[in-house]
Amino acid sequence: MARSLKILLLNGPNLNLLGTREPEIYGKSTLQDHVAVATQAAVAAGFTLDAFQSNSASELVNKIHDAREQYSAIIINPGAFTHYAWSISDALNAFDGPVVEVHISNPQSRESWRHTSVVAPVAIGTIAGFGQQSYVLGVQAIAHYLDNN
Ligand code: CA2
Repeated sequence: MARSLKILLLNGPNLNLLGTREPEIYGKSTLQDHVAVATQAAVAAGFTLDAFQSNSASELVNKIHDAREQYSAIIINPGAFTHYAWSISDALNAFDGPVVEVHISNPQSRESWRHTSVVAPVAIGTIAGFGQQSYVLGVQAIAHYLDNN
């Protein structure tokens, strides 16, 4: 399918450490591996995908601002910012296209402080708990949404 649509994949704090610790929760794949499978899924669906990771909320907010009119959709794993970073929530709310929240683990089955997401209210949906496949499902969810909206 030929599309000239671009997806922005954002990853938040500590996700650059994936593959080095806590493999029982986050698996053995690195962030680079996750970006690679997401890129493959995007290309298969006719999109291009750019990825950006930061440990800084302000850098993520600036990237979301810059995405306006540049990208059709945003997929974001906000890391721990998920649970309290209203600046990221507000920035995503100001983005025109669909936003999908993804998580490697399932925050709902973990500590109670992970049960709140300030990103979920501004996303079209959340995919959590499927490891690397969460990123692939996130891309497929965007493709399905853009085909039907
Ligand atoms: O499951 C997810 O994708 C999370 O967004 C991951 C975040 C966590 O705070 C969220 O509740 C759920 C944390 C990622 C930290 O990743 C690390 C990986 C290796 C070593 C240390 C941290």
